Parts: sequence; structure tokens; C-alpha cells
Amino acid sequence: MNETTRSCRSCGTSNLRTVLSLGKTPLADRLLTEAMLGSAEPMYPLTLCFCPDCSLVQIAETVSPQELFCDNYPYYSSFSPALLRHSRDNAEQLIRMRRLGAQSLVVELASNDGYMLKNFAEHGIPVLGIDPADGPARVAQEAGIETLCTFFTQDLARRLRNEGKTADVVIANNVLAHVPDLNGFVEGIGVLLEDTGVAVIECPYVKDLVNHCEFDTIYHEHLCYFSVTALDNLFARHGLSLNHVERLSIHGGSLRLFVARKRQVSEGVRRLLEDERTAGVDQFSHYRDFADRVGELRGSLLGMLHELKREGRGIAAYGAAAKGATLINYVGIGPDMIDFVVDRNTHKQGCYMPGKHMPVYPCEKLLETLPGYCLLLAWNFADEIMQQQARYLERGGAFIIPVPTPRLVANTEAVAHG
Ligand code: JHZ
Repeated sequence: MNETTRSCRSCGTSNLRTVLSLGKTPLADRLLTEAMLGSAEPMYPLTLCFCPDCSLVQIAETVSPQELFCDNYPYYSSFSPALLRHSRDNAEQLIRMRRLGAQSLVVELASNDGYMLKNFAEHGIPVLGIDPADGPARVAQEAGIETLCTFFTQDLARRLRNEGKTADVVIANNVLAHVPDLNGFVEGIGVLLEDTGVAVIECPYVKDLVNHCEFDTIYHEHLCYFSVTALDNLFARHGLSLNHVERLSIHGGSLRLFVARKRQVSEGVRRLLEDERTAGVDQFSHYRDFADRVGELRGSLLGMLHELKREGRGIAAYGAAAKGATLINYVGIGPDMIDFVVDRNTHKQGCYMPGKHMPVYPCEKLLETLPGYCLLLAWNFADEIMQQQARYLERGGAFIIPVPTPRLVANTEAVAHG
């Protein structure tokens, strides 16, 4: 099921202006099994828009969340060591800051395989996960993390509150962009929070997306691309205050938001709002040349790949990431160019990439076959992946990093990174 909207997902006005069209693309996390290869794949238009009224960048299309998240969703957070470290550090900081203990409750929305909540549970802090993807939710339950396998909604928040379950901390990482009922979701956070509770929310930052040409992070799961300005408007509408914001490097540049009922806005929030006004993030003109820059990137990446292919040493790709699906489908990179993709996630291995159908293998395949080049689709974990693959680099392999402008990294540079 697919709907196209011309009214803003946050403020509801109908002045949306188109920023970029990526054409029709398959669903980025719908990897195919061998049996699925013979049947038609759902393909949907992907159009990035800007709302001049509340500044929210968003896509026009809504694919049903059931189709996106409920059928063999292959993303399991725990396969990315850098994400695990990032989450543990954040959990430990929250435990200290909020003095959490056996009497507290931490609720995570989109808790996936329990990658985050296990850090609280280890300290004896009661936790509750909520996630609609049954595979990851089952892994969390098996690890002893209480998890409701369902979508978080206002109604669920009310039900939990009626059962006496209000949260000292609500965590919502990389989920705000995924929800079609954005206002209902934020309202639900307010319902679930204890009076003195805090919601800690991470989402990719649209300013980084645009500045670093991270167009591949645009796909149907990501309905919204947030600026601090748009977020401030959104939370204020629900009686919540965006009190503090941190900028993070994860996922190509993210925001960590601290949201509460009581207004205690930090100087940092005011500064970021001011920076966005100065940079024009709240104006359509800020996004006007983005489509041209994305088109240029496509041209230069294709040019580079054709040149490298002619050397005859083979090209593979690393990371069957959702963003990788946008990249290969929009740029037009198929099995004639890329022989195979490697990924640590065992749920993705043995499957085929959406749209272009390159097979996904375990990472060992890279050293076994030694292709001359490897396109890094999971470029957001570049340093970590290149360190893991030091032997591939030592043996003459090189990585192609596609964004912000395609570049080659061979052994010497990788050692400098390490
Ligand atoms: P990764 C994810 O998108 C999921 P994806 C989701 N769509 C979202 O909102 C964004 O993040 C923010 C693999 N890998 O996380 C694991 C290795 O093989 O960058 C993943 O399959 N070895 C909900 O999918 C992929 O790469 C490694 O060492 O675009 C990375 O996917 C590491 C670190 C990762 O984003």
C-alpha cells in the first residue's frame, strides 16, 4: 500500500515544495530470498519535499508500516559494534545523570533486538521495549528484555499509563523519522513520560544530510529529515519542550534531543536554532541546489566505477545497508558492475539486494576473493570497517567511499585513519 501526500506531516499545511526526486525505488530493507527473485518487486516513487511553514523536510510517499517493518525486517542493531558502544555510553550517562535504579522505568520505542535496553537491565533497572519487527523483538525477549511486539501509538501510551507504567526515561533512537502519525507519536511520548521524566531521542540531522550529500539516507522508511527548527515546532505543539540538543557523528551526523514537560531550554538549543536561521535551513533556497549536487555525485561515482571496472580486478560492496539500496538503485549500479555485497548481519547473508539483486555474503568473502575494489555502502562506519578489513587493504584492496564525493582509500590512508 502506498499513499502520496501533499500536506505536511508535522503542521498539516499543503504548501510542500519538491526538493529532489529519486525516481521509483524498491523498499530499502526488503532484501530478497532466492525464491522471491522470480516475482515482481514493489517499487515506489521517492520524492523529497520541504514545508515552508514549519521547515520540515519529508518525503511525499507513505508506504504502510506493516509492509516496511513487519515482514522479515532484516535490520538488527547488534551487528554494528560502533552502535553498541555508542548506545552503552549513552545508557551509562543516563543512569548517572538521572540517578536511575530499581524503582525507575526506562521505555524504548523501536527497541529492536534489545541492543540498548540490555545496558539498563544489567544494572537492575526495569525496562520495557516496544518494537513491531518480530524477528528483532524475539531476540530481545530471548535475552530477557521485556518487549511488546507492536507499534507505539498514543493509545498504547494511554494503556500503559492506565496500568501505572510511566517512564522516567523514554528512548526513541532512529524511529521518529519512521512514523506516519508523527503528531500522535509525539503526543504518546508526552503521555508515557513521568512528570519529571525525559525523552532522549536520536535522529539523523538534515543539515548534515544536505551538506555532505548523504542522499542515500533517503528511503521509504525515513518519512522525515529533521532540523532543530522543525523539531522545536513539533514538540511545542504537544506541550513538550526541546531543552537540550547534542550533535553526534553517528549515521553521517545525528541529533540527540532531550525533551521534557518542564521548559528548561539550554543555551545550546538557542545557538543551534540561531545557526539554522543564519544558514537558511528554514528556507527552501537552502535545498535548491541539492538535486544538482546529487546528480553530480551520481555522474562522478558512475564514472569512477566504470574506470575501475576496466582494470579487470573486480568490484565488490560492503554493507547491505538500507542506504546502500537507495545508492545502487538511484545511481544504477547492478551486478554487471558489482560482483557481490558482504555484510556481518547473518539475517542478510544468503539474500539479494533490493532492485539490483547482487548476492549478500559473509564478510570473509572479501579476503577469499580479493576484488580490487570495494564500494563502501555502509560509509557511516568507514573507520571501523576499514580497521576490520585491514588485511584486505594490506593485500592491495581499496575502498570506494561514495559520499560526500566519491573517493578511493587504499592501504596507506587507512593506516593513518587507524
Ligand atoms: P547501517 C539503519 O540504516 C537502519 P542502514 C534504519 N533504517 C535507520 O533508521 C538508520 O540506520 C539510521 C553492516 N555492518 O546501520 C550492518 C557490517 O557488516 O549503517 C548493516 O547491515 N559490518 C532503521 O541499514 C550495515 O552494515 C560492520 O562492521 O542504512 C550498516 O547499516 C558494521 C559497522 C556494519 O544503516
